[in-house]
Amino acid sequence: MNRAQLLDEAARTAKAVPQPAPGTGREEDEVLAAYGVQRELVQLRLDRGDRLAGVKLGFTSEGKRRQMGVHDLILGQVTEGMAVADGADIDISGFIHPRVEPEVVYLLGRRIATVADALAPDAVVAVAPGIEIIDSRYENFRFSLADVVADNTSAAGFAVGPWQPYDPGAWNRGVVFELDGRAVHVGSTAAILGDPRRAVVEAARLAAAVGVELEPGWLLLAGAATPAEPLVPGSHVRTEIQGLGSVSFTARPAAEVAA
Ligand code: OOG
Ligand code: MG
Repeated sequence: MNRAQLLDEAARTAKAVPQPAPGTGREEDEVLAAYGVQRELVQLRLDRGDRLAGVKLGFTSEGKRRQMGVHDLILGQVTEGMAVADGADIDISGFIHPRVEPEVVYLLGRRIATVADALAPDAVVAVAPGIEIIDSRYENFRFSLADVVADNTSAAGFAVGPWQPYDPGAWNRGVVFELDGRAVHVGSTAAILGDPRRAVVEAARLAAAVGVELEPGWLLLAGAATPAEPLVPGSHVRTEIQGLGSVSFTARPAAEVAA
């Protein structure tokens, strides 16, 4: 099995694989090769009938970079099969060691192939609060930058709240991330690349590495503004973004999943 097939099987069987031995090449070459693995990995999902829903950025905030010990931005791809409905009650027994984090989600209004497209007034047409489920396919959630790029940036699920018209002036909004009704992290959308609008420019730049052009109607998950938290059976997870509303879901208790 090649690397993409191994990672795909890890996700399908909910069994982590060992982190690969460190590469010997230059990191930038390894990361570029890893985007090729990601492309193959996502293609395996598409071959089973799933469809691309958009892209996500990772490590756009200092909080996340520090938590995971990495230093650079990464891009992953999200599919319709990963979507979790707002307010849903979900079975998490198919994940390995899922974590959740608050996201800002943008709705793209045009095809974006270049940085100029990313800066066009209709690049982003709406914005919503989101929650991402990440589930590294590597043991102990440990990886290098190239490893996590190959693993489609740990992408496993996402929930999107109500859409609001995009207001480029309102980039500094409070983010409250709650578990079981308690605020566990409080942050600001300004923690995402300083200004989350830069996310669109960075996404356009990195998407070229996996050979995709961003499409109108696609989502862009701009990256968590705070560190991630473990998602356990019974957890109720909620993100509220000031002025944008909230999104939530519940992980079904283990007893109900077994029943
Ligand atoms: C990689 C995914 C990072 C974010 O929002 O920063 C990410 C990981 O932490 O496993 O999605
Ligand atoms: Mg994320």
